[in-house]
Amino acid sequence: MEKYSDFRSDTVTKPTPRMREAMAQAEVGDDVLGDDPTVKKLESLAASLMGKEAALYVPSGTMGNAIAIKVWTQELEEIILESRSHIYNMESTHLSFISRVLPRCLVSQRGAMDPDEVRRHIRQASVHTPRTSLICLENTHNNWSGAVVPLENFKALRAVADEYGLKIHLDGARIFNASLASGIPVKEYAAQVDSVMFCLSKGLSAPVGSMLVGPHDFIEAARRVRKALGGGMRQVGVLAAAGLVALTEMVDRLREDHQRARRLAEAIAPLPGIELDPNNIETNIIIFGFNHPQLTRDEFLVRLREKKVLALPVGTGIRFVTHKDVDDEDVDRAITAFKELLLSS
Ligand code: TLP
Repeated sequence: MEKYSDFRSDTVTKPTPRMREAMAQAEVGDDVLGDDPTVKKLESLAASLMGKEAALYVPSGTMGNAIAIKVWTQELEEIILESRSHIYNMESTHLSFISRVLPRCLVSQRGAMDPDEVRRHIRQASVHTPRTSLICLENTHNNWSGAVVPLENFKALRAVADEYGLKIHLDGARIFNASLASGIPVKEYAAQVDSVMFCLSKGLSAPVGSMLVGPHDFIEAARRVRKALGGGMRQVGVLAAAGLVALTEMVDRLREDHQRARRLAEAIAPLPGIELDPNNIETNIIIFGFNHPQLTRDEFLVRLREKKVLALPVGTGIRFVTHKDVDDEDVDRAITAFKELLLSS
């Protein structure tokens, strides 16, 4: 059977042969009892890469963000986040369902919230109002087409947070993509925030898992919340072993994904119906508007599928994501399919 060129997400990446070998050979123990040496190794590597005191291995990025917000906040509080953020839009209500805090969403410039606008929305507790306790950032910013949020913006928001005694959590699901695209080490972004969640299971290709990093006491509290959410896993070194390969061998390869995304964006941008500025494609995510005289967005996605090219609808647009398991031939196939469908309709 001919394979599909699957651009739906970098979450579709399969583990590498080196990961499968490492998984087979992993030394394991009961991680809930603190006995798994492979998990410990992964957690100490994650903490040191980000320049933080400690780390916790969690089953998913969503759980990592949910735990961080639960630990940093209390009921009767409000958190500030960006209006297109993954936490607000794509994580199935854990803000209200688990943390019971109020979200205050602010618009941004490609993911970078205006520090003055943030300052204006910070609230002190009163009989009428919640206290603002946390700011959440995202880098790269998924729904802003993988935009890299500038370090300068992090620094400005840190200054505001310090002025009012707020914490900052970073959804760094794709922080290594941000670092490679900007040339700024991940530690420098991490230094501006109190906690970071980053994913092993996206472009880095591990089958499962994300890391939460921060101060010792935060991670100790996070470990308790993880257990309460049912995320304590036993001989999970078999999965952590793949995470170690992800962090030690798979980071630099993300550059290829950025190059392919840019090539794809440049080739499709001039075609009829495509609303896209290829100069906005900084990393591995291409989100574009679709407005064609003969084809609806959904018809176009179906026709692409018939040509063995998969993409996802997002909002009223379409998302293509490049990753380890799409190569130059897949990109060529997608470009050919776009031309056949859009120039002939
Ligand atoms: N994003 C997924 C989907 O949920 C949309 C994807 O295909 O891009 N933060 C960011 C910025 C993310 O993009 C994602 C996953 C998460 C957190 C959640 O990670 P998981 O899927 O491990 O819970």
